[in-house]
This record gives sequence, structure tokens and C-alpha cells, in this order.
Amino acid sequence: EVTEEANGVEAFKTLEKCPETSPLLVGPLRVEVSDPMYLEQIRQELLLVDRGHYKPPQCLSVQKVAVIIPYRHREQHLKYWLYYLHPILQRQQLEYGVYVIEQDGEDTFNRAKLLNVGYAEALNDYNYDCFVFSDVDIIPMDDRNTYRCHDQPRHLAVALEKFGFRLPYNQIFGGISAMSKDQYLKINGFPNNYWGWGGEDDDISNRLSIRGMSISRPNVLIGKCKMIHHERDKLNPPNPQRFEKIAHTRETMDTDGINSLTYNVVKVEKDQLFTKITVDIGKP
Ligand code: UD2
Ligand code: MN
Repeated sequence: EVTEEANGVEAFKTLEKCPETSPLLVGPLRVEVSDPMYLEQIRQELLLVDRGHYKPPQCLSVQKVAVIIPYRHREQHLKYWLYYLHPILQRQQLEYGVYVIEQDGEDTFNRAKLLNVGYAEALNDYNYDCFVFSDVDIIPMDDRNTYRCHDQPRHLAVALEKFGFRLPYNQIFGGISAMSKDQYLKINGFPNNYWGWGGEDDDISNRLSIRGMSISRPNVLIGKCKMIHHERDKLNPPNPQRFEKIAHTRETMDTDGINSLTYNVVKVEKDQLFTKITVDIGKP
């Protein structure tokens, strides 16, 4: 008995680090979002995922990645996201956890504040060292676009059809991004007071350049992504203050961010495929 136990420990200890490039990757992917999706079916195919968390059985993942999704009233998009992303993240041999951060109530949406909540709540849950912030409606079209952190903050949603499969402007940081804990803390996290659509991604981008960081990206082939078609959400109207605000990132970033974040957790739901945290983040 003693020997068997010792062997078990030994086997665990000798699990080698995952290779720099996963041998399980297949490259370009077909992404279809027309048929309805059923979570029950998806769960059956993802039995190694437990409360949104997965650890590769083959090797030790170098980074522990929290994937944070800002969310409200996008149920169908979330199903597609789960259906496509879990297998991709697993082929990337990542240890990861999925956190869906749902804004409670019907006040104006605030994406960046929800992302700050996701950072804080994921860290409360587990010792993550890398954070991927992803819109619920964007799916990578190539599994070589790895959801992990790099020497510089990473922008992953590089080539979208709505922008003609190229970068619309160089500083863009919306859609999907990845930052280490250090990179995130260096910019005091994200702004909490961008209510409604737009500007928050540019504020984050400003924070990065003000702190002397640059944006790293995959090339446009690997960085190709599909955004599920949608209309503008009623409760997320364009923020009329966004231009004024992004002109003042330098003055606001040290007092508005993870150091000034306040919220109340309303509900925590542990699904097999994700942890959903419903939060009251106040209103404009
Ligand atoms: C762009 C950016 C996005 C963000 C947004 C402006 C890209 C590819 N995307 O996306 O990152 O900067 O502009 O705020 O550059 N959401 C909900 N429920 C709502 C409203 C929003 O869940 O009612 C979440 C959801 O995850 C969604 C995300 O917020 O994907 C961004 O909102 P959007 O998809 O309406 O914005 P979009 O596509 O213009
Ligand atoms: Mn969108």
C-alpha cells in the first residue's frame, strides 16, 4: 500500500512541463453559428471540465489562465462560446478556469468594470497568473491563437470580418486580450466608469502605453476570429462621454481602477462548464 501511494506521488511529480507549442493543435477551424446549441450535449463531451476548470492530463501547464467574460442577456452566444472554446483551450494544453461575470439588474452595461470584478473574483477562487478577457461573442478561427500571456500584453482578436480581416487601427485592444497579473496591476486594472458602449478598450490601451508597455499580437492568419452577428444591445447604448474620457486616461488611471473597485456579489452559480458570478456594480 505504502509503495503504491509513493508511486502515485512520484508519477505526479514527474509530470513534465507542457511543451512551448502543443502537439494537439490543428490550425484553422470552421466556426458555424447557425444551428441552435444545447448545453446538455456540450457537457457530455467535456467530462474533464469541473466547475469551469480544466487541467491538462498530459503535462503541467506553465501558466494558470482565468478566462473572464463580461455578460448579460447573451445566452445563445455563451453556448456557442463554450462549445467552441473548451476544446480549443484543451488542445492548447492550458490549465484554465472560465468565469462569466453577469451584470445584475437592467442599468446601463459596463464592460470594463465587469472585467475588473472578474479579475478579483478569479483570484479569490484560485492562484491564476494570467487573465484572458473575452467578449462572449468572439470565437477564434485558428487554435494556434493561444489564450495565454506573453512578455507584453496580448491582443488576440486581431482579424475580424467586420473590419475586413485586418486591424482597423494600431492601438486597438478590444474583443479578446490577455494580461499577466503584473501587467494588469501595472496599469491599475481597467476603468470603472465607462457606462455604455465604447471607449473602455481604448482607455485600457492608453493605460498600457502610458506605463511603457506595447501590444503583442499573433499574425492576421492565426489571429482570425469570428464575431457572432448581433445588434447593439438596448441596455448598452454608445457612451457619449467616451471621447472626452479617453483624452484624460493619464489623469484618471491612478485613482480609477482595481484600487477603487467596489461591487456586491448577488449570486454564484457553479456550472460544469463555467462559474457564473452575478454582480451588482451600481449604475452611472
Ligand atoms: C467592440 C469590442 C468590445 C468592446 C465594445 C465596446 C472588438 C472586437 N470588440 O465590440 O471588446 O470594446 O466594442 O464596448 O473590438 N455584453 C453583454 N450584454 C450586453 C452588452 C454587452 O454580454 O447587453 C458583453 C458581451 O460579452 C459582448 C461585449 O460585452 O460581446 C461587448 O459588447 P458588444 O458585443 O455589443 O460590442 P462590439 O461587438 O461593438
Ligand atoms: Mn460584439
